[in-house]
Amino acid sequence: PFLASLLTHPTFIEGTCWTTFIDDTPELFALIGSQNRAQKLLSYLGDLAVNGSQIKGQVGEPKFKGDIIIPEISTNDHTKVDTSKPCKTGWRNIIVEEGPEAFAKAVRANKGCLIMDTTWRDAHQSLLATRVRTVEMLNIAKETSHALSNAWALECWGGATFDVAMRFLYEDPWDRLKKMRKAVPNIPFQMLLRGANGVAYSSLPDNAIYHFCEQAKKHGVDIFRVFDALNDVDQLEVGIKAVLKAGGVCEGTMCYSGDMLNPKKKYNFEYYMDLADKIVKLGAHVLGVKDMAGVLKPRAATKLIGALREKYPDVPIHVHTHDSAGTGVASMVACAQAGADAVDAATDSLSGMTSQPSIGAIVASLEGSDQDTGLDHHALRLIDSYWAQVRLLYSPFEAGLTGPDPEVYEHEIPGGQLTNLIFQASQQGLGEKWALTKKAYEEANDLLGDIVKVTPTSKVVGDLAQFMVSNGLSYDDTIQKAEQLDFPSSVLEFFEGLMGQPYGGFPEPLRTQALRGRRKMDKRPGLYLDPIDIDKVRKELKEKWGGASETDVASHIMYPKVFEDYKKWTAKYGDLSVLPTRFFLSKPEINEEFHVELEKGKVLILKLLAIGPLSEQTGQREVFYEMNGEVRQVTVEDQH
Ligand code: 3PY
Ligand code: ZN
Repeated sequence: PFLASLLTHPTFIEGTCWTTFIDDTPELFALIGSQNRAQKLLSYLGDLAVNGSQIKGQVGEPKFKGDIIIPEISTNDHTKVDTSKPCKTGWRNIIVEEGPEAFAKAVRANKGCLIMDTTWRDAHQSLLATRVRTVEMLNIAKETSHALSNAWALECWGGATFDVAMRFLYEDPWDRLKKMRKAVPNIPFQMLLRGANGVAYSSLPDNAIYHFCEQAKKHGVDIFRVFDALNDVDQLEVGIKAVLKAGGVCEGTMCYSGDMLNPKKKYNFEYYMDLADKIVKLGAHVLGVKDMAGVLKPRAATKLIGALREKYPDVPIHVHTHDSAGTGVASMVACAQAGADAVDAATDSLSGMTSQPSIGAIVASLEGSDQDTGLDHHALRLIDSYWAQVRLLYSPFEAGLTGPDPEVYEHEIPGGQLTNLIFQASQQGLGEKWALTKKAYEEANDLLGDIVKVTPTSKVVGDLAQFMVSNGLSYDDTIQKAEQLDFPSSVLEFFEGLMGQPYGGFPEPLRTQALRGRRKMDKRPGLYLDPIDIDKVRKELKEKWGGASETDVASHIMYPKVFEDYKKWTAKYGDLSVLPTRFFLSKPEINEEFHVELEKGKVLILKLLAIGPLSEQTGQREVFYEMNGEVRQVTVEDQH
C-alpha cells in the first residue's frame, strides 16, 4: 500500500518538487510508520496466541481471579463535574508560576492537611509487584485531575516503577511521565529518588544524578522525595543538590526505622531530630518522613511530628507510611493532628496492608476538623471504582496477602519487599518457610549492624536472609563461617561502601572477613567513581539505535542492560503500551473483537480468527487475525 500511495500521489505523478516531497507529504511516512507498528503488534499478538505471554517475571499463563475485564469508568457521577477536559486548577500552578519556595510558603499557610495519592506509584509497587501499566493511569487521568485537584501531589514516578516499566512492561518510563503530565496539568507530580542511587540499586557518579534530575524536572516531575537508604547525609546531599539545581521542589527525607519510643532500639528521638536538622540545613524545601515499613506508631508520630513542627515552623512536613501492621490511618491522623502539612494515602481498593492507608478512611477521619483534607469523598469513590476493576485485572500479580502483619514491628520489612517475600514464600507453600524467612530477616539485619532498611539496603538484608535460609545458617554460624562463605553480591556491595555509610559504622570483623581484600570505601562512593562521559553515551546510543533522546541517555545510564533489552523488544514488537492490558497479558478468545489506538485517531479493530496447525517441518504455525476488516496472517515459532 505504501508503494501504491506513492506511485499515485499527484506530486509524484507530476514529477515536481521531488526534493521537498518528503517534507511536504508526511502523511505517506506516517502511513508507513503505522503500518510498521501494526505489523509489529501483529507479531506480538501472534506470539501471544501460540505461546502465551512472553512477559518476563510472569510464569506461564497469567492466573486471573474471576473474569478478565477491561476496567470502565463509572458514569454515575453525582458531582456533575465536566471531566471531558483536564482540570486546570491545583497546587501545581503555584510551583509553575512562582517556584518551589512559594509553594512551600503556600502550603504552610494552608490550614488543613493535604493528601498525596500514591496509587500511581507506591500502591501498586507494594501490592501488585509494580506491574500497573501506563494505559491504566491515562484512562482515569482526566477524572483524577478533577477529583484530586486539591491534593498535595500524585506520586506517580520513580522508585521501582522506572526499572519495572522497562524490564517487565517494555514501556519507556519517560513516555509514561510525558503522557501523564499532558493529561494532568494541575496536580503536582511527585517522584521517589533514592538519593545518590538515583532510581538504581547502588550509587552512580554525581553527574548521572544531576543529568537524571534535570530530565525528570523537564518532563514533568515537580516534587522530588529524596531519601538515602542508610540516612547517610553525604549521600542525601547529592540528590538534594541535584534536585535544587534542576529547579524542582526538594523534599529532603529521613527514613524512619525501629521504634523511637523504645529505649532498647538504635534509632531514637535525638537521632531523628539531629538528622532533620541536617536535611533542613541542606536547603530542602520540604521535610519528608518516610516510614517505609509502617512502623511509625501513633504515639511516636505525635511526638516526632509535633517536635519537628515546633522546631521548623516554616518548613512543610510530609509523612509517608505503609499500613502493614494496620495502624496506618491512626498514624496519619496523629501526624495531621501534630502538624504535618501532608500525608500519604492510596485509593481505597489499592490501599491497606503493605500499601498506603486508605484515602477514604483518612479523608473521613479528618473531615470537618482543622485538618480537613479538602477532598470530596464522592469524587474519590468514582475513581476508586475504576481502580477496583484494575486490581482484578492485575490479579495474576497479587501476592495473596490476607491480613495485616503487626509482626512488622519486629522484622521491619518495608511494604513492597514484604509483598515480594510473601509471594516467593507462597510459591513454596508459605507456612514454615515464611516464618523462617521473617526470622532470618531479623537476624540478617542484626548481623549487618541494625541498618535502616529500604531499597537498596532492604535488598541486602533480604538477600542475606535468603542466603541463610537456603544454606541452613544460623546467626552464629554466619559469624563463625564468615571467612569461607560466598556472600550474595548485594551484601558485598554494601560492605564495600557502595550504598554509603551506615549509622554507627559497619559490623566488624564481619565486614573484613566477608570482603576478603575487596575495596573498602569509607566515604561516599561518588568520591571514588569517575564521572560518566555523557556525550560518549549519547553518541554510542545514536550509532547503535539510529537515534537517541536525552531521556534514552538517562535510562541507559541508570540501567544499561535493561535499557538494551527494552530497545531490542521494541525493535521487534513496537511500542505495546497502547495494547489494553487484558491482551498484553493473555491471548484473546477466538472471534473476540478488541481495539487498539496506535495513536490519536488511528484505531485498529482486531479479532483472532484462527491458529493454524503445527507444521512438522518448520515447527511453526500460521495465526490469522482480522485487522480493520482484512485478514492478516503471521507465522509464529511454536515454543511448546
Ligand atoms: C523504593 O525505593 O522503590 C521504595 O519504594 C522505597 O520505599
Ligand atoms: Zn513506600
